[in-house]
Amino acid sequence: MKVLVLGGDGFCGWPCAVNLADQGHDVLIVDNLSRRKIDIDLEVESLTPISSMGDRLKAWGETGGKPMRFEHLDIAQEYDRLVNLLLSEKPNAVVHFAEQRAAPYSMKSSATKRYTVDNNVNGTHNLLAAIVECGLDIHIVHLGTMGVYGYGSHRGATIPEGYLKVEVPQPDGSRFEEEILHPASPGSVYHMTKTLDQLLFLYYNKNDNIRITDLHQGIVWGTNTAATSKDLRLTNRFDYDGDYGTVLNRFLMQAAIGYPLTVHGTGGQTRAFIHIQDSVKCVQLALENPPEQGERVKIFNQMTESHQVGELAKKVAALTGATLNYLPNPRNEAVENDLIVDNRCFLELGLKPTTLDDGLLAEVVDVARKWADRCDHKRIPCISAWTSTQAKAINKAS
Ligand code: NAD
Ligand code: USQ
Repeated sequence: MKVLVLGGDGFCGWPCAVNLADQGHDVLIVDNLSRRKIDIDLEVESLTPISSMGDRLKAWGETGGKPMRFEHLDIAQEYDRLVNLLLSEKPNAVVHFAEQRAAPYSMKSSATKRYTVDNNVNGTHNLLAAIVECGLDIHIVHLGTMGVYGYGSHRGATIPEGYLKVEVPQPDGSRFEEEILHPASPGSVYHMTKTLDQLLFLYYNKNDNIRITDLHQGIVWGTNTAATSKDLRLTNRFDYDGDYGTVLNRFLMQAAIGYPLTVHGTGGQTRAFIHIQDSVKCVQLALENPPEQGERVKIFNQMTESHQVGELAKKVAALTGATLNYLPNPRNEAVENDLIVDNRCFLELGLKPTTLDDGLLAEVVDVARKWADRCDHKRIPCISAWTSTQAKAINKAS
């Protein structure tokens, strides 16, 4: 299959592209390298040293992998080039990772809020409009987020895979049943862009019959996959800073360098998780099982387990001897929430979940220890506050 991987230089996109090439697909990576530029602006680097795209592709070829190509293109800004690329490549599928994905970064300032909305919503819309303009039948596999459902109380209800069955009361007292998109309840500007993506997909699927799979992914942890471990130049990025580092990888890195684990609030927040190896496998399964022509947007919950943040910190502490530091929460989020998730679609397609076992956690700690001297401790605190109320609380504590 010919596949364009938009955002294929990023944390989830790079191992996904490598895996698809490893499976024999013809892969073209499209990326504007904006993530590398944001690192420069934030004065931080991936904990693991990452090679340039040129060196990554050369290394992949040298390991005997099926060659991949790269196009430097901004999907949110360079619409005509995107159309020409689709027309010349005529891919069977496009995997769309190319968005600004950090909630804290999206909440830093009006400039980062506006950038996140412009980049993410325009990028997704450009892709949809370009596919219609080209008149090609291209399956889009998009990386969305579990955060579209919101992290308030679901009152013990199981979160379905995208669609909620509702009963609509009629004036005569009768009721009819229908399935609607699960109500959106974003917790940051970044998460809000993913809820807007969902509406764009709903519309273009209905109006233009575009085949779309939207993957509502949980927090990805780990760093390398079997394929990216084949050569040091294939190493994946490892974000640990207060903006881009995600909770479990941050805790594992903090444990590795003897930094008290940064638990926000009481640690009662429950979130969904998935290991990077399973994330790449899920994308592959989604590509291999496209929706039929005329089928509504397929939505999969791409997660394998849920955990409370504070419980995760305790688990990492038990494994490594780390201490816990309960901090004022910079985010405006529920102190505690329940999270029961239906993820049957991927299990039925054959996913064998990699769960949080001590061996894999220890492997990430080892990676972090190896590169500990690259860590800039000043970049660890989360200083991006959701509102002035949170800003006051974190300033008082620091
Ligand atoms: P990332 O920031 O590491 O990668 C995103 C890539 O897209 C970067 O290489 C960036 O340069 C590129 N990009 C951004 N805007 C672009 C544009 N306009 N044109 C071309 N390229 C552009 O992020 P990631 O962690 O790999 O996440 C990828 C996707 O998966 C995102 O959409 C994110 O929302 C989703 N996701 C990630 C996680 C996670 O834990 N990392 C969890 C759930 C969902
Ligand atoms: N948290 C801490 N300590 C930290 C960092 C975070 O307690 O040092 C807490 C946060 O307050 C939050 C939870 O951990 O309650 C998760 O934070 P996160 O940064 O790990 O994850 P999030 O902001 O939700 O975003 C990440 C990815 C995003 C993806 C999302 C999936 O950056 O791209 O969409 O996970 S999900 O969480 O399922 O919405």
